[in-house]
Amino acid sequence: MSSIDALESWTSNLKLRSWIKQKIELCNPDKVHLCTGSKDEHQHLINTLISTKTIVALDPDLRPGSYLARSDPEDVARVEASTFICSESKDDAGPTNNWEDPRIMREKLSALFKGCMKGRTMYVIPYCMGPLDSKFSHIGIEITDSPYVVCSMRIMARVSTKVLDVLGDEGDFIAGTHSVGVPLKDGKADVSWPCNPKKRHIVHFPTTKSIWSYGSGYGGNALLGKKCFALRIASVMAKEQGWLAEHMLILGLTNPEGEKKYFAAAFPSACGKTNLAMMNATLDGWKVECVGDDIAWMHFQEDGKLYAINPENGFFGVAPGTSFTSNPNAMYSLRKNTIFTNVALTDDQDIWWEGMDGKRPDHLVDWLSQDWSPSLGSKAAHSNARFAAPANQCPIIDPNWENPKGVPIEGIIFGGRRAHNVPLVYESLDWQHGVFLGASISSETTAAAEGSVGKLRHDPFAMLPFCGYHMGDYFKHWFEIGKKQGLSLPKIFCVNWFRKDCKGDFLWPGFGENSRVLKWIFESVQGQDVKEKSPVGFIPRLNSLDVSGLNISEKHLKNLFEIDAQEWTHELGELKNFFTLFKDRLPQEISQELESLEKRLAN
Ligand code: GTP
Ligand code: SPV
Ligand code: MN
Repeated sequence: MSSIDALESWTSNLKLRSWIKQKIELCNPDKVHLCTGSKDEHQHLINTLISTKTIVALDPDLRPGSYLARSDPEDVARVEASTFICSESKDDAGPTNNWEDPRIMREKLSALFKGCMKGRTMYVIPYCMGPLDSKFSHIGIEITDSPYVVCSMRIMARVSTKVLDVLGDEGDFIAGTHSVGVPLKDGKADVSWPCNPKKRHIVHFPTTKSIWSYGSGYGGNALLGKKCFALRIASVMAKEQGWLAEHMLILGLTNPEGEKKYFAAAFPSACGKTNLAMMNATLDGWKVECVGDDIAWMHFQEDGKLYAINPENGFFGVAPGTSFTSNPNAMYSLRKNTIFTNVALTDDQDIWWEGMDGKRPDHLVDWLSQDWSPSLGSKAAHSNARFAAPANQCPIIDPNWENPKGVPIEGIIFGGRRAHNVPLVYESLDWQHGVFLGASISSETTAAAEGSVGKLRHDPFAMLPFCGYHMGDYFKHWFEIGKKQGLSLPKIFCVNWFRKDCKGDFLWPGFGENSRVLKWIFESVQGQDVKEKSPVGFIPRLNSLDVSGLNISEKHLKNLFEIDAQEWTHELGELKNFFTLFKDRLPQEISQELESLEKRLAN
């Protein structure tokens, strides 16, 4: 529906109507488009994006219904320095978030958004995070002036007028207002990827549960259902309502006897969630199925078990490194109806990136729209180039991926990108120790966020950039769960695929071979006698990790599990120092666990 006159037939929700009217008043768009999520609408927007050269169509035989977008080189990743949690008091945002007084921020935003859509169309997107028929799902409305965002949201979330039916007259929604921040004054010509990097603001108001995003059109900055809503705002809702909103993949694992268990795993951005979530297990008879690759909303239900839904509808995956060798199921997922951003274009109008299978092409058009040949030595695709592909195109999508109840989680896995010290896999001693392990995750930074790459930083629960409130209170929320009566708590594990040898090569083959680690985790959850105690937690007993058929020496295996007391004492010091950040909001359980670890290391 392309006119504001249609507002009354589009929604009966008075709150929504009045919110949209306010935003029109503020942003002053030339046109308003109330989205329906239909195919025709999608095609119309695709045509618009082709005409503005924001996207190019890929060869319809090679890549049906798929497009390549190239962003502004200044707008290629999440911007953590410009991301704010504007709680009432600074203390409620905590030491790991940027904060600004909500009153001052509202004034800033009013100034930024005033007239920001001049010369543009304002799109209003109704979307649902989670299956429409699940009581754990939540509705969002995103206002944006980017048709690229509308087309991407249609893949990543459930965008449809059915959402408005569920919302009804009285329902509530998470309000997100987004603008690329480039008004078109007096018929001024547009650029292919409008953005305003100097004025970027990604702002969350946890009190009113609203989101404002200005100046970026890329990924998590602009597709507001994803990180802004499903993690930052949802983590606040989860804390208030007693559930969990986490940066976790969800997978089902079936053993050769046909027994199936579900696991959730938190790794920081670009640390292997998508790859693990849809892996082809190399171990005979073992099968992985994918429920989600980035976000899990989890609730304890009447039977005391923890159930997870994937609030998303698509994968916004890292392109470089994705291949039929490393992740065939991702390659099948993106064979059609996919929007690629910042990958390279081949001469036959298909996509290419570093790490793809087969021969490297001799000529490409790179992500900067320049002619590219191998002799240039530059990367043809940006390191944070991504694909947005519908989840139902994944060949191993789990039959329960849209089950409104969710899937029962029996194990939680934490991980990071650690070149040194951290063993391939270990298990927590109990829930409290497991929560401590989650809180203690550090990882090398990646291209998923702007800034330096490869720098080791603390990233508790892989939620450092995504926790919408004080991280100390977040730890407490997790500890409290362990104290409730009558819950069957999942077991907690840590993994590290990224340990390196002295030459700098990965010690572990990773990808499909990670099924060996999943098998060990599965057997431990079953209660099999596969583990023994180490100072950091339970590690696999000798010969209990299945390395059959892997060409891996005893020494190599030893290196993968080595726990160097001196290095770990250093690690402990680092952790102690990190946790002082949280001052009086640091749960005493963390101090207890630090002490226990110190004792175990000393023995
Ligand atoms: P976000 O979408 O940013 O949250 O990332 P993600 O956690 O889903 O990471 P993804 O699975 O896309 O992997 C990111 C990068 O890590 C890719 O370049 C992968 O090739 C690489 N990677 C994934 N799994 C493994 C592994 O087991 N071993 C090694 N060495 N690399 C891996
Ligand atoms: C991440 O950075 O963890 C992502 C990509 O999943 S984005 O949606 O851009 O946040
Ligand atoms: Mn992510």
